[in-house]
Amino acid sequence: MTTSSLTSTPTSTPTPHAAWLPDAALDAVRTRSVAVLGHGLLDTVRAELSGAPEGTSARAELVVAVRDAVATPADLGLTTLTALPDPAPHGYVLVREAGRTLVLGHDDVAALRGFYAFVRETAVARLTGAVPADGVTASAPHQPLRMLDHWDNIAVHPVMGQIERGYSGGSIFYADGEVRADLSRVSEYARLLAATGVDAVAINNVNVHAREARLLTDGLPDVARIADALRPYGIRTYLSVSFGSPVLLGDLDTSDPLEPAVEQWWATAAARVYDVIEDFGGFLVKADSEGQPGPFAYGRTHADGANVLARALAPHDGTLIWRAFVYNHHQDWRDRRTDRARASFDHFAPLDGSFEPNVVLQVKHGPLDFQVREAVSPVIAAMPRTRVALELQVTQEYTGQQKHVCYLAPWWSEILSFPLDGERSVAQIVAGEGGGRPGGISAVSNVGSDEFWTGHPLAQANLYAFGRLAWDPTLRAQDVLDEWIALTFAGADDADLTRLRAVLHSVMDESWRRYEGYTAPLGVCFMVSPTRQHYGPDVDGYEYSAWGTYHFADRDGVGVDRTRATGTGFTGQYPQPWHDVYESLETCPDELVLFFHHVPYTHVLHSGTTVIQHIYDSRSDAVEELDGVEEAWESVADLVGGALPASFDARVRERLAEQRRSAIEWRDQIRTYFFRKSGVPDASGRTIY
Ligand code: BDP
Repeated sequence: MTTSSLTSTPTSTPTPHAAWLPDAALDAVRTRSVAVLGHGLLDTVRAELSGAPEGTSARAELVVAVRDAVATPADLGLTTLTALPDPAPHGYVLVREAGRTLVLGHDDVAALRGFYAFVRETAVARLTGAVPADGVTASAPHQPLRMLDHWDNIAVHPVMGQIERGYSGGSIFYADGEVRADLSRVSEYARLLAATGVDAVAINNVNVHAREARLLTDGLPDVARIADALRPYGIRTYLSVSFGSPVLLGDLDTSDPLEPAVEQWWATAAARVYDVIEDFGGFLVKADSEGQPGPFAYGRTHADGANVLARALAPHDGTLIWRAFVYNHHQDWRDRRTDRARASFDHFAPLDGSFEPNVVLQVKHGPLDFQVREAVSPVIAAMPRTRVALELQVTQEYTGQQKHVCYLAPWWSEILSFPLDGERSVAQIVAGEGGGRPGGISAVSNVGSDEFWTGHPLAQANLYAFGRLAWDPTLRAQDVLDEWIALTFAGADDADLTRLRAVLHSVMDESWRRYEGYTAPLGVCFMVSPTRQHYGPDVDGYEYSAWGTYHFADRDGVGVDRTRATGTGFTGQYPQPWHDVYESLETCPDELVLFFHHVPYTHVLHSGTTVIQHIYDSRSDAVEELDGVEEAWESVADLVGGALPASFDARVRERLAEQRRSAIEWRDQIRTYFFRKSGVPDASGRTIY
């Protein structure tokens, strides 16, 4: 998909859907008497509560305050506490006592987040009936950085459209080759993000083209306007910059990071940014990857490259986010020993300890590229002296492009809780717990100017879930979905809400596994269409190309041998126990068997079925499940126009129909392909064409 109607810039921006902050969710809170104590972002809380009856701090039913603004429990009329609790840095506490709630933030940003937590808990209590008990609950972000990256271009790219891998209309930041004059949509977006816990946004594509590169220089007043729109919601602005900027912007004839003139160039550029945006977050860089300039051109390492930018940002407390997505995209497909999965580790692990303290290395969750199922990247555990951030993809490039329902929170939960170094989870490692350095979590956003923000209205839940899991990775995916439902449909009456809850869970809870089922199970990866920009099946689409993503299917078997014993040696990059677990076919989990091993079609999985039968069954079973999905959605048709807005329903139906069409295409092509390759009939007797 390139420049279809879904990626083109609409001429006018429709009124956006309220997503998870509809009036009804706020009104449930505004009926209480309120007192707001403090300055800064407490003004945002005041705006949210406008219309609510004012109370005194000692009597109001809801008090939102910065910790420093109140001294004793008595100031707040609390009788059960002898001292006020101290929220953790960036965190808040909620104190409930006799029908009153006090939201106490460590600072103004945290108080705002605590306020949205109260809105959420109020909505969830109504959905589940679980009313929070009196007492104190504390919350603080698990991750120091909770960031969304926008792959938005200012100038519409001839192949990628305005948003690279964007499936939700045009950019909310840019239109007609400029930063939008009206940034109200950006403010609304920031408000939605504030309610999830996201605290940083990079506003332009990591593939920095000429027009976007100039945001760093003559575009700064416009960047400052965007920062102004994000700031009231506690969100800091980052820019993607080109490593080649000193040359690209016409000032120098080299971007060699060890050249003093280049060091000076970056120092001046950073200082100019902070002159206009005091709380600017920093730079995000994709270097030496897929055609982007980088330090290799000068014979320098990625540490040399990152550090020169990091030193420019350091005096201003800025952060340099450097991506580890580096590989050779001109690989020789005939050489089975080259392995794109190895590349990031090979480049970066030896550099551990050589990055400046304000560098965060952003590592994709898998060693390949945001596939529906991959092993977790070993780079995440390989660099204890480096701040590492996990990178996820909320935009559904490889998971149905927001035409398919694919609730990604279950997948992210698996990744976040995976004990990569044998002890600590991925979430703990990137948070810097247990000896490492604090990094964070970032993701590519799925938002655009579409009236539902995300193309598929149900894809809003992915954006919501990303922010919530970045704040608290231990949340259960189903509970996060409950939160999203409770807030999004806060206007529904109790009976309708209960029905919607049941239907949305049946449509969404298993949607990622279902999508995996009809596309690329067993860790086989890719098999997507290059010509349709990764939408739909093309089993050999990348098989004989330079991009390094192969499945090696032949008449006898399928999968990539990444073992040390006989393959590319990639398993050797894992710490124990994973090295042994993945190296051996005996212990390699079924869902990753083709990621690590080349096996005969007759290989029997732990599940008891053969690989070829799994290839056949998974596709057919998943398509049959989609019948149930459509029926479930149909069962709430009587709510359309009431609890379910008609436009929301129409969009979901249109997408479900396309999902079904596409899933059948996947099923039929994959089943036929592997039948013709292997000659093994489908034991279930289902038709193969
Ligand atoms: C790939 C996308 C490409 C991005 C690249 C990246 O297909 O558009 O530029 O990732 O992460 O998945 O830089």
